[in-house]
Amino acid sequence: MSAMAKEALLPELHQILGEQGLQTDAALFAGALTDHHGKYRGRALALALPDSTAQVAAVLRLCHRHDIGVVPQGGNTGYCGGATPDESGTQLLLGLQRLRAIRSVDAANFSMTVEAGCLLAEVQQAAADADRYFPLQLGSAGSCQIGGNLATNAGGLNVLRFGMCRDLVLGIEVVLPDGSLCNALSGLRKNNTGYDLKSLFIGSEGTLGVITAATLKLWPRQRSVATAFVALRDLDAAIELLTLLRETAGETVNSYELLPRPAIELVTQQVSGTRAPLPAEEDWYVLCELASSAVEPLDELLQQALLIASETGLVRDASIATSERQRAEFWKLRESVPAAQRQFGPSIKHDVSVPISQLPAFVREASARVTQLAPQDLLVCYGHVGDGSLHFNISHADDAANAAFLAREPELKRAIHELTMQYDGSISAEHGIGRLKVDELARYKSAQEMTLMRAIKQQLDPRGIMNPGKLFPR
Ligand code: FAD
Ligand code: 2HG
Ligand code: ZN
Repeated sequence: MSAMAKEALLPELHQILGEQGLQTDAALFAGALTDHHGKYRGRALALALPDSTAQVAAVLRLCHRHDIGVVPQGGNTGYCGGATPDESGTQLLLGLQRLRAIRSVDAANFSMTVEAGCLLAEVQQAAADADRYFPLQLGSAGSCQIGGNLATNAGGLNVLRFGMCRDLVLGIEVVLPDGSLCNALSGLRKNNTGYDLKSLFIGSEGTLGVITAATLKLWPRQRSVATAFVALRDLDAAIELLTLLRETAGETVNSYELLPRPAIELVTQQVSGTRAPLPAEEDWYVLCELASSAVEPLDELLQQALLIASETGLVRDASIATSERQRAEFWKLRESVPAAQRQFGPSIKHDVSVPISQLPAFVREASARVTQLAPQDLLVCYGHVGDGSLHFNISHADDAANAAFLAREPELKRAIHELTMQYDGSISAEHGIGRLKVDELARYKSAQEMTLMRAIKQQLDPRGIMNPGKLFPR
């Protein structure tokens, strides 16, 4: 973009957004120009902060007319650089934080309509205030936005029971790249009137339009909960115990998170206020939680299941939380793994999934490859094993050799992703593609699927202004 075009554009943006809605001094929004991990640093024409859907539409109309790339940004907690503009300084960063209204809560319909910029924690709280439950839960709930959650089809800690974001949404409001509005907000659970357009925008990572609001499904408030921290015989026991729990506790199994001993040690060393609930004697642990909207003795149910599992040798030891404080401590340990890894040093992350039944074999084979390729480094393989989803991360703590470690990222990634595909898995279970995995997507997604995805992009965004360079190569 020429300096002249920029000179012409900024006053028009100013007219749409007013003083509060436009920042042009990059020093004032430096944090928004870098991704969560500091891997990508971009520049931007300005930061637009619309406070209504109408303002988002006016901004996109203007950008469409002038062929200006637009990068939507929610809480900027994403893992793939999707919310960071490129280095050209010609793209407009569009922050959604001022679209923050809870538009309505319909308790009898078990639904609520919220604006994209609401923090996930605010959405959860608004549901709780109406005696309802919104089940999406991520470690970043206090800083990510619901719009960003939908744009990435976020997963998190309760997918096993409630599904990913696509399963939690009834309707959506999106501003399309040309500034027109697609209002598909709806509180209906049954509505077979053509293509499911909302699902197209969920998980589109800002490449098809800007999500401005959504109608979310709610559930009855959870009244009973039982949480256990369990030491396992081995990794196979994790899958066997999950099956046993699902067979005995049925739909009440909310979460089932795998933690290896190195992850627990890392957290307790790096993050203050954390402690291991059990002695570090086994290689593998799970944190599992049952919950119900009825008042029922879930502790007893969990205890009985764990007793059977210990009699058959699956479980070596277990601790069931006896208070809300202890439950919070268990969860803090789990949710602190990303922070602990960050503090420890750089890491090479793989966000993969495989069929649950194949998970132990995959982990064994993938771990052997890491031992062979990076024997000095620390494997921290943990995550949402109840969904077959693993954060297969390799951490490094030798400052002097950080650059050499990171230089090996392509080689390690290739080894793990090739193996993942041999197991009919996915190279992005929950974090998406963004900028980080553009090449990996093109490599592993079938040619037909890529062609269809490109056709959809071309139809909705023929000028390619929405989040250029994300999902697809330029
Ligand atoms: P951003 O990072 O701001 O944006 C992400 C992408 O969405 C970008 O491509 C952006 O352009 C696009 N986007 C944002 N808002 C909009 C909008 N309104 N319209 C259109 N496009 C938009 N993720 C999981 O899936 N599961 C986890 O368990 C999990 N745990 C996490 C724990 C921690 C501690 C951290 C830091 C992150 C975690 N994440 C997890 C990753 C991250 O929090 C999620 O991807 C989250 O959904 C991103 O939301 P955000 O508002 O920060 O989006
Ligand atoms: C989690 O499950 C997040 O805690 C972060 O998805 C995963 O840091 C990671 O690799
Ligand atoms: Zn995760």
